[in-house]
Amino acid sequence: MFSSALLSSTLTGDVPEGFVVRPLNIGDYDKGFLSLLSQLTRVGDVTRENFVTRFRTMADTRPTSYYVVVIEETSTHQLVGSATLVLEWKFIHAAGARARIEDVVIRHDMRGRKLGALLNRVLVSLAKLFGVYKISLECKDSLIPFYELNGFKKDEGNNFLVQRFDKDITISPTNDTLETAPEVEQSKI
Ligand code: 16G
Repeated sequence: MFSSALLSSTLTGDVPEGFVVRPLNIGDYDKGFLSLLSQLTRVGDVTRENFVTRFRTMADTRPTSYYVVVIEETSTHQLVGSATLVLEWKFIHAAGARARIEDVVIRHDMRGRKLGALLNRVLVSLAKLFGVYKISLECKDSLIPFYELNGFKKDEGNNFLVQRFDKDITISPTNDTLETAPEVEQSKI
């Protein structure tokens, strides 16, 4: 998706033995990428063709704006972690860019090994390398302590607002199952 030269050992820092940190590539469709993402949220039906098309759309942005970084377990050749850095190009801040961290997920059985912190470190370092003026993310309340430990803080005075256009779906705390949110009573709107 982007040059692996960007992920030098200086940038990644120490990577635990048995794992590699690298850019997502097209072959990752067969290395559990979508199943990994399904531990974050609903993935839906994404065929190989859909995957390749979306991959190319991201990889062909100029300047490159999508950096999907994955962790592969070398013994199984399966992906155990993924996170995306997105650059947003601006007129403000001297025609600068901001960065967003998106879709961070570590496979259930690999949690607790500081792989999430590793991905966070890599993405923040990449963002600094690109000279963004800020980096931000949205996360569940339960993950705020994790991100605070990893350099983020609440942006006091600013809020994250949303309108959702997918179905009334909420992700259960275990992330694996879906449940339909109760219908909002129209009379209360
Ligand atoms: C979390 C993710 C966000 C992802 C969303 C999916 C991080 C830091 N945040 O907020 O990137 O897109 O979950 O949930 O990884 P959704 O399907 O409800 O939008």
